Amino acid sequence: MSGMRDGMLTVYAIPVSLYCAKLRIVLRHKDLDWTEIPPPGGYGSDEYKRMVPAGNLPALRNGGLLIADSEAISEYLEEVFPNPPMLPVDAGERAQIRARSRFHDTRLEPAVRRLFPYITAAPGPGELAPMAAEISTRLGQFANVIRDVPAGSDLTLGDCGYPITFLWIHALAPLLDIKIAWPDPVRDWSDGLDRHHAVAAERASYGKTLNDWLKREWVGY
Ligand SMILES: N[C@@H](CCC(=O)N[C@@H](CS)C(=O)NCC(=O)O)C(=O)O
Repeated sequence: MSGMRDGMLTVYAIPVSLYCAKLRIVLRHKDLDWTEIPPPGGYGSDEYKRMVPAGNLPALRNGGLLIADSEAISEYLEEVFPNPPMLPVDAGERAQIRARSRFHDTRLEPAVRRLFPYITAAPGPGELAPMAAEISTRLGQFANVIRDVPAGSDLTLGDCGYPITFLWIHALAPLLDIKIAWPDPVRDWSDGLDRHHAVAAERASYGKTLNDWLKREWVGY
């Protein structure tokens, strides 16, 4: 399939971006070479918005093609570099995997992202408890999403957002002093992901980036 490749894959990313890490798991699993560079003009710049109108990261350039959104990029990579496959053959099963990915992008991760402002500013009394409860609710729902998925299954496009968002939850819970309920099936499924080199490698390198970033940004209160 390399004939479908126009040029070097370039990823616009910043190190701490969660969706860039999600994309790197796909790139690593497909054993692709890529170059990672910061968005031209910087994160949120007009220069970058001339390329990607909303200014979101990651974006991928392949020759003359530019695609933004981790989901669209991952599906493109799956089509152009189909081995190893990260979507099943059956259309119904593919739809289930896509739904699993959307659950991450539209349900779990936005609930975690709501905590980000409190890394640099103290919350009001009791302000974080409903946010922590929402994350626990989403993790409980996710246990049902994966109820028929054996831990240690083949890695799919539907899985790649979770390991990094889980790292964020584990890092923020003690810092913000919030309690998160982790269903055992979610823990087991998450541990099973580490049998994939792409996940273990990204978790190791991103975990270090995240901890260094939190050391710099965390205001302490
Ligand atoms: N659904 C998008 C979300 C990407 C996203 O939110 N990226 C963050 C960085 S982790 C960002 O660019 N935020 C700024 C913005 O969206 O304007 C994707 O999957 O790529």
